[in-house]
Amino acid sequence: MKKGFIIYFLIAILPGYACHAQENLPADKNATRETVQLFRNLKKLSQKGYLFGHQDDLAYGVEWRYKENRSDVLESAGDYPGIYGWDLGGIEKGDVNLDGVPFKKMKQFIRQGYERGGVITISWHLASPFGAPAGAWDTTKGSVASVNPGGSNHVLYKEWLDRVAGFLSSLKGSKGEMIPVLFRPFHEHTGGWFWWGKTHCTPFEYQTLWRFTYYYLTEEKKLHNLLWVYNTGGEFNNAEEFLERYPGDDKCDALSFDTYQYGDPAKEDWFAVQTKTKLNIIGKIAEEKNKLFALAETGYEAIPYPEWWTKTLVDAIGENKIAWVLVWRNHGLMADTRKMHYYAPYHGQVSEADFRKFYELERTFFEKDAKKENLYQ
Ligand code: BMA
Repeated sequence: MKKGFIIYFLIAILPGYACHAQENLPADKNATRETVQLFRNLKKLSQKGYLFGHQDDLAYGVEWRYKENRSDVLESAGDYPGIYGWDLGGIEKGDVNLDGVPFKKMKQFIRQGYERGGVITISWHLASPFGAPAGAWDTTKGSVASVNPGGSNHVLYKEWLDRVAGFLSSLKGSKGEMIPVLFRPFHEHTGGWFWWGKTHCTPFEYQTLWRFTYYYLTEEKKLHNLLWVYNTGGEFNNAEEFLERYPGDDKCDALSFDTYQYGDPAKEDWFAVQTKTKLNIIGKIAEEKNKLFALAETGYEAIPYPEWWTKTLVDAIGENKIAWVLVWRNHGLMADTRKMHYYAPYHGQVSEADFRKFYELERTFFEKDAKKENLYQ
């Protein structure tokens, strides 16, 4: 208990103000060479354009699962994504993630994307610490306090982090180097749908959760291949609101938010207008703090508007110098709702032609363009 309290004091109450970002370095002063270079190169890249990303891209798509080298993005745009999103939800207890992707396969896919010159980002829809069946979507108040140092689930949480660390430390390139990861834990925290959301914990509790996680993975577990991505939902209207739960410049490398298209973009432009406005807010903060910034999750479910890519998404990003934009997963038909759930086109999908136009734009970087940038050197 005493040791727990001292750690708690050091990591949570005394914020560090080391400003590595000012020297163009990531928050972790022991970050590996490839990780430092990725941070710097993404900043350079963002002056010219942004990586296009897709969640679970190599694992499955609309009407296929686990087929060597397949990718809906490849089959529609003619190239793999420049950034690959994966999710560790489920690693707390098992070998398969919450959407059915075995971690063994995920590791191989991560390596394939990295070896081809792509970038990896990882989120974590982790279980409820109280074991509630809703998992990440359980909203029991006090969950965050319970996993923080001194809390009733703190030991359990450390066991989960050990499993996360086991996975992240096993990601290695062909020369044995650690594969850098843009790690985006406790995402969309300005909403109320996850147990770490705004309505279920105080800003201080959230910051403590982040700072402890950072401390445990970088210091105790010695993971130096992570760039830390702070991520909100769209529930902010100014810098102050965006930064309300920010854990500090010494614990973050990138600023981002998630937002999805609803309704009919041919008739209403709220998505493009609001996304651009919010990216403007984040972009200014990122510039001041010398951090990366991104549209970490977006998309239009089943993309019924054929010109969504060049008409809506391009407009939504505007002149903002984001480093990446990522669309969510191509599950296909959902068994429960009987609805199609996918965010990137597949071959034959109505927005395919427009997606190719999007691919051809100077500012969009898919995998071939990413490779030319030599992002790890
Ligand atoms: C949501 C949906 C869910 C999925 C979750 C985590 O947006 O795609 O089906 O389980 O993300 O990936």
